[in-house]
Amino acid sequence: MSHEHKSLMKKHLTEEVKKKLKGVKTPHGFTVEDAIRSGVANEDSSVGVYAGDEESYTLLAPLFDPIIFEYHGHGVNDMHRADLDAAKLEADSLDPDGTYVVSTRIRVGRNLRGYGFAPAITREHRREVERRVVESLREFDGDLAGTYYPLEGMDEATRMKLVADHFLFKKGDRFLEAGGANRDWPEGRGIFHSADKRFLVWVNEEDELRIISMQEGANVREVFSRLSRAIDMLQRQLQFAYSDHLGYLSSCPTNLGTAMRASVHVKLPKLGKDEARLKRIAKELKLSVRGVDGEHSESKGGVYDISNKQRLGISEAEAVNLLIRGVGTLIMLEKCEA
Ligand code: ADP
Ligand code: ILO
Repeated sequence: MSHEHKSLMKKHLTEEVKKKLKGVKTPHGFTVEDAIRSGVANEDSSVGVYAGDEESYTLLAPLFDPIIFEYHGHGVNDMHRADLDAAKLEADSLDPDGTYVVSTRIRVGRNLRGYGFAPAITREHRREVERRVVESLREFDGDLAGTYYPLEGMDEATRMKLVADHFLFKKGDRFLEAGGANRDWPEGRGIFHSADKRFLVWVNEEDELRIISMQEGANVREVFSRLSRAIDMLQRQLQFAYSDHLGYLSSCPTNLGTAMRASVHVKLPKLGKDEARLKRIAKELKLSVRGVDGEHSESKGGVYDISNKQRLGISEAEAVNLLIRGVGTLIMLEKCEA
């Protein structure tokens, strides 16, 4: 299948940028050729670049800056500020009647300072990151206490069930594959989760950590508070890659800043009859629409994954408040549909 090349990479990789970045190598040996690998291999990429380490965002800035500006509207002099205070949320619930929202999930991506990111990390460092993260998680107690399950050696039925139940990442994402992020799979990857699976950490997928809080229903304050507590605890033991300008640094530039995606699975069968319209409305509300099995999946039974689009230049609490307001509007529109 041939696609028209429309990625931000294609648009911003000008001859001048190529000239500026010729021969530039980050401390983890990452080059502009590595950064664009995924977008070159996948002509349907929307962004088409990945960062190989923290320094990619400064040393390869002539390519990353215009992409970041076009995606997030965040200029080179703009700053990012984190705020994970659950008291700042405007409501406890995303769906006070409890009839539309099936489940609520918030995740953030994190990478450890000093290591390459997924597209550039060495096999040895990947193992070291896994060891350090698992050691830190061992300290967690109460509702956050849990067990780490490495992907290596996990039986296929267990893995498939975790994916189907929305707890575990899928394997074989072709964008990550081409970007070099899936090397040595499944070594060094795994999932930690609490007994009730409301607190989870993915290790060494697209980012070194994906810290996740989720539960059935719409109690977003509870989900956010749990996440905030867990991040706080991890931060006491691990130093994350962060900059005042770009916030938490992620392998994909779409996740910079909060690196947070707060989402609901919400029943919108009537609005879903015209998906193009639903997406237009969501865009106005600064929200994204995905299918129920995550990115690049379809809706099932009129249930959609609705989440905050903006991640950078907005705080975590503000982004969740946008979701609270936006989901409220979508539910109201759904009620009004014939
Ligand atoms: P990410 O959220 O990490 O960017 P995906 O969009 O692929 O990546 O989602 C990862 C998994 O989380 C998928 O199985 C998806 O169905 C699940 N998920 C996302 N939001 C929710 C939610 N609100 N409730 C239940 N599962 C969810
Ligand atoms: N590299 C892919 C995916 C971009 C956004 N999705 C993420 C971060 N999982 C692309 O350019 O389309």
